[in-house]
Amino acid sequence: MSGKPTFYITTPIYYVNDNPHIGHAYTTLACDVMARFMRLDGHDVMFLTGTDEHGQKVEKAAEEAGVDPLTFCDKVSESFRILARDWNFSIDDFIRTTEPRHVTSVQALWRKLVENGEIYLDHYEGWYAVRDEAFYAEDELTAGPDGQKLAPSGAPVEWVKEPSYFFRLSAWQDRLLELYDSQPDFILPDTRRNEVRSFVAGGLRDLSISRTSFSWGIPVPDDPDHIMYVWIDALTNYITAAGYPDEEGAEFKRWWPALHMMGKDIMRFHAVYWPAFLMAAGIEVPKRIYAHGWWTSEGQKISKSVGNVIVPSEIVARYGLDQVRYTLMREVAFGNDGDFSHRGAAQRCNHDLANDYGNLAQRVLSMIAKNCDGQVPAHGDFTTADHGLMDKAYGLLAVSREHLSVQAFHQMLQAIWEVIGDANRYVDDQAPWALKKTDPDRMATVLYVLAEAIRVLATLTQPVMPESSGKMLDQLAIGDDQRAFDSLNAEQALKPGTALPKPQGVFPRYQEEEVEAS
Ligand code: ME8
Repeated sequence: MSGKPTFYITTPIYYVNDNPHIGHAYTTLACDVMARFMRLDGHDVMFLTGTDEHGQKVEKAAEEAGVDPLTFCDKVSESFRILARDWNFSIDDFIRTTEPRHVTSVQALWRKLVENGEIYLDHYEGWYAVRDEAFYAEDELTAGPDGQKLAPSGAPVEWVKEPSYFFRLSAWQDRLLELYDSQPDFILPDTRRNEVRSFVAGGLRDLSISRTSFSWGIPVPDDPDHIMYVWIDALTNYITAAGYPDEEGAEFKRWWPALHMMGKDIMRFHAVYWPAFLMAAGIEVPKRIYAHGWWTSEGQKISKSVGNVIVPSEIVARYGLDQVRYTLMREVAFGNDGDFSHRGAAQRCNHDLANDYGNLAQRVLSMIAKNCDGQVPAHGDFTTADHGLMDKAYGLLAVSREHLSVQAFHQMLQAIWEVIGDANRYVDDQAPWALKKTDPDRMATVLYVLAEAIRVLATLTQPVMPESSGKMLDQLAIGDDQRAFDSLNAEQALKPGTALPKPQGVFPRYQEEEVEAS
């Protein structure tokens, strides 16, 4: 063990009834940015993702595909692994709920809840939506176009009547409210916390946590006619991967509690049921539940029936991976809903990346290659303007930390782009091309200041755009061991005389003709 502080972050585990789309890629991307940021900032990180493979919804999907559930899960789960690889997600573990380590963990948690008197056997009678794998009360339902009852999510519901084990959720109402009130950043953003709080304040019913009408799931210990409700199974993945049931073990103590990220659709499960299960089992609650917003595509709800599903590999092929990573993290204030449009992505590629950032690096590095023997230039005394730019760049680390401490990715990027703007204005103001004849020493200083600012910028954009930022750092001859955030200070500034490789553009322009042709 390194003695570094630890950081544990999780994505939801995705249902294998469907292939990955932009929504899944988005949550995992946000976690990847967090994970990379924390690693560069001196933490030991565990970044977990995986697949949720049990339950009626997956059972039905396998049936429709005409294969047995596990074969079906193997195939779709693999497509989420491929997504992680293709999107350069720095995952440390990929969990599948069909793995033995998870079955052991869920059954251990169940036994613990039984031991603590939190589970009892009764009958469930009520509405269930297979698509959401959720129970609903009559007053939550709306009428569909043909009079059919629908869940708030729009999913059809069916009447279920069967014996069921229940979790005493109602008993946890006060302690949940206490948790939300005493730890105001337990649920973020605030709007979501308020929603959850009023849901809980409105009263909680005990939760049905087993079913007898299907078989694809983890059997209840000592009563295998009952299959565990898929959400108790799924949520437990977060502690399985940390080593549960060995909760006294070094691994578990090292990682737990985690920061859970997800879309707002499944916040209730994470912010109400999960902490209640954990408290009932005597386990520490998560560090935070962050529920981000929902993506639409060209202004429309993304759905298979509309045929507007955004396929992750297609947008990467079109714009480039780091371009897409940047667009998704920048285009929408994290936490809010957002719309993915071709126009927006093309603009981000050309305006923010090719013009502002790429062009800054390309201009500066080419001038250095041409006029400074391809070496980090020697600098003279720094002027106020020089210090102004470099200090603002160094200051970005503290600003970025503050924003990412509340997952405000867009604000971190805005702050970085402000400095990119400053650096571009500085180039124009200082006009190093003119200094070449009048004052070559001053030209060298100006180019040095710019190269140093680019070093800081490229170090800080690594979490969002690992590959492109890495290429920029390569061009500044920054070694792999000098790319962490503890290098972001004047003491570790570029060393004059260091030979630099031949500069190459990092962010190509997205061709406008194609934009218009599409
Ligand atoms: O709910 N915009 O899995 P799931 C933004 N297995 N995010 C989106 C999105 C969109 N349009 N569509 C999907 C499950 N997502 C359960 C989770 S966790 C213990 C179990 C993302 O495959 C978002 O993170 O339906 C959302 O919460 C998740 O995919 C739902 O994935």
